[in-house]
Amino acid sequence: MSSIQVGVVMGSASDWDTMQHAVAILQEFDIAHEARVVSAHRMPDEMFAYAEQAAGRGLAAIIAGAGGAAHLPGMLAAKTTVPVLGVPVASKHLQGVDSLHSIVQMPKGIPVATFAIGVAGAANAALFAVAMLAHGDAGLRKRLEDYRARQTQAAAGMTLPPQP
Ligand code: RP5
Repeated sequence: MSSIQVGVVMGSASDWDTMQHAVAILQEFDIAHEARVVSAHRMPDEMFAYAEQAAGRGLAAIIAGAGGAAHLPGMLAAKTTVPVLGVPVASKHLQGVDSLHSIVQMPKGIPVATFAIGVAGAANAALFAVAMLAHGDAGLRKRLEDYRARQTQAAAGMTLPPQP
């Protein structure tokens, strides 16, 4: 079994601008991870192999980002019971609404947890994976709570322009 806890996969290197924000969160929380291009339609055999080996390798979650006809998360989920967290990448012509609909509209029985389009979705998918791993890991849960507390402090310190 590998020591990798979370796999981050994407359909193309062009998804990296978005998906790097998932990796940054995993790095911040010291989560053992890997990042790879695993295209559903350009390398389907590798995609199936990745999904088939995920449980045996000990992965706790797969974060999968794709754009357009974004079938990567759903096809991975079809081949593994490891939770798949889908990130809709903004597409050139439809701005990621196509990606979102492709990922979120999984038929009953094969779930993909679907996040927001773009950077927020990538970061939140990683934070969700951290929350999953924090179950039974008090130290990680404390760090996640501290992360939230910093956001609370930042929001509380926000100021608005002078009102007339
Ligand atoms: C999808 O097609 C990828 O996830 C990417 O978002 C989109 C475009 O890929 P490229 O043509 O930029 O390689 O498979």
